[in-house]
Amino acid sequence: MEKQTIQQMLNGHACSCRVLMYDHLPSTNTTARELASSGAQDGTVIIAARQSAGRGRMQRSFYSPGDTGLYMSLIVRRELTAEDALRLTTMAAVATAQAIESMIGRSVGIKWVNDIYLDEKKVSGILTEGAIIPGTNRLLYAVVGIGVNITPPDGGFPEEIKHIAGAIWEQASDPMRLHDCLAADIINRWMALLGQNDHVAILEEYRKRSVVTNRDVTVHCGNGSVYSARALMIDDHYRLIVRDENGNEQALDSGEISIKL
Ligand code: BT5
Repeated sequence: MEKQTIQQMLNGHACSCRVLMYDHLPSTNTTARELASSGAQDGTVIIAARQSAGRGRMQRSFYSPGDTGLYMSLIVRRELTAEDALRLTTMAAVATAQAIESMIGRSVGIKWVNDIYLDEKKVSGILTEGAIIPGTNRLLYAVVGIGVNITPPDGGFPEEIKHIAGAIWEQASDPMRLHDCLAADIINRWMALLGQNDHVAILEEYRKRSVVTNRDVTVHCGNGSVYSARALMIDDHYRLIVRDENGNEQALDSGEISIKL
């Protein structure tokens, strides 16, 4: 993994990005938050070859072995409100999906809100975190963390996730070259989307890849309760609209859903 290579492959809005590379970090999101708290600029990108404590949402972990995946966090420091976090996750999902598709020449699906699927397996997850300016609804900064499984790890994925996790390539002779190209392409697309801020185009790209629309799902609420529903659509605020078994419609802006088979 080459800092130089990634930096040289950046173009357009991404030319202002600064890429920081590490062999090993507990979590690129944690390091990005620390750097952002001490003033790191918009467009700072943290990449690690492996993470020992990669994080998902709700205290879950993201398995991040060495040299087979991309683990990257982007610092955003712009005029944003707390509600914009969902939009950032959506944009990151679109940028990542487009970059994967361009690399492998196949379509991927997005499972609302932050997972990318290929052949029914999760190949990428996104974790957006932020800090609020005290007494306001404005974000001091946001950190968007993106993990992509490029190839399966040696010996395969661990038992507890092998039914869920997949990789974008079954095998590759030079996974680190793919790593650098994928990182640069995601950063380029992400910065372009952020710069254009074209909601209509982002939503169109997101909706056409949605694997949950018109599916029966289980909604897992933040308080631990679950209910069955039909996923209807992604609305203009990036929320998932579901209809529960009593016919009531809800607009979900966080939480987790699983698709019923
Ligand atoms: C996510 O959470 O999928 C967000 C993952 C974000 C990871 C990136 S890597 C760079 C940055 N630094 C970090 O520390 N994090 C970000 P969630 O939707 O909560 O999914 C977590 C669940 O995905 C776990 O409970 C497992 O079931 C599954 N999982 C764990 N590791 C996986 C992997 N490598 N590939 C596919 N699925 C995995």
